[in-house]
Amino acid sequence: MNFARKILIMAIIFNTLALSAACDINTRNNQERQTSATNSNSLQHENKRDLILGFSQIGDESEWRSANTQSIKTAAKDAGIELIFSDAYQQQQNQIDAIRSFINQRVDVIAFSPIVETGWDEVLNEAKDAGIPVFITDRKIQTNDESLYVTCIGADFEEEGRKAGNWLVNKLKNFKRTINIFELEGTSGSTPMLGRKEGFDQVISKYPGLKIVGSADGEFLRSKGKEIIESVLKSKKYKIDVLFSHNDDMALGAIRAFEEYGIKPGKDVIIISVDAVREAFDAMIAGKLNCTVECNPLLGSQLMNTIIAYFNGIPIPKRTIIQEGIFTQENAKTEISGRKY
Ligand code: GYE
Repeated sequence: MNFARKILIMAIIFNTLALSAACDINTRNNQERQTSATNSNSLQHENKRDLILGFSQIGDESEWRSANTQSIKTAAKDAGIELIFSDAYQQQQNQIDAIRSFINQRVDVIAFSPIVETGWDEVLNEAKDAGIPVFITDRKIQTNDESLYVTCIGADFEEEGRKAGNWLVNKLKNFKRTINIFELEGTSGSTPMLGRKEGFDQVISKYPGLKIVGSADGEFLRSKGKEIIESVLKSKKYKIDVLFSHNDDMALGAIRAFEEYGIKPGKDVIIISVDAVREAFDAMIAGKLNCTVECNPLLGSQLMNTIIAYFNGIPIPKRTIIQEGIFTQENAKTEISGRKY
């Protein structure tokens, strides 16, 4: 055998050995991957304690939101669900990024409170492709594909707006002159903003003497509520007889602005808001806020129970509506001690 032939044979033997060693390693890796996948599957499904929930919260814009966040964190802990909590600081893109990161982390379930209604289909399709169920809470989304989420748990915001409108009509009784209403709106394009506006309009549009003279987006923020009312008062464009604020925080900011301009809130101007947080009760007792429509932020345990029911194969309704009341200066004192947020 000549030298060149010897080299060729040695090269063939070496390659064959190397190839079979590589095959061995691959088989081992595949087996390991399969075993760990089986382990994690059994971890996920044997016991509800092992559920991992990724929750994307809107931010911390109001007292309502703080109570909602607390409720979700406490309820997850009580249910033995591991919570990965993400704060979006009022940015939809941050919520989309958080949902993507939950998908990459392979959580068992995703829940979120959508800041606005539109723009979710793409990321929710990604969750669907990854086989991760999505639960919507508080606000709603607009989509043509209902299979993108399991259920939506929250309030009927239109009904809240109607309650505010009906309370006003009742309060004014047979008013003779035109009543100027200013509307402090919540985050533009969000379900509570759209619903509360629509519901309120449905009622007051039946009365030609009730006129919405102005409105502005206060983003549910106390600081914005104050700023907006300050600038209306400064401009002296019109007198405000009634303020309808889409949440208590903006109403509380507006109360400060009216007081700074020597206008008595609750007397010179009728103020109606939504949420019924503790500070709104203080303001009603002080005679500065006339009425607040309840919107319950304590949605945590209902969300966790629904998630657990889903993983136990129980059919879940597509929509769950929370029942709520209305509070006024007349009953604020007796009701405040029973308030949980
Ligand atoms: O009314 C407001 C909060 O989505 C119902 O968001 C919630 C609203 C609530 O910032 O205070």
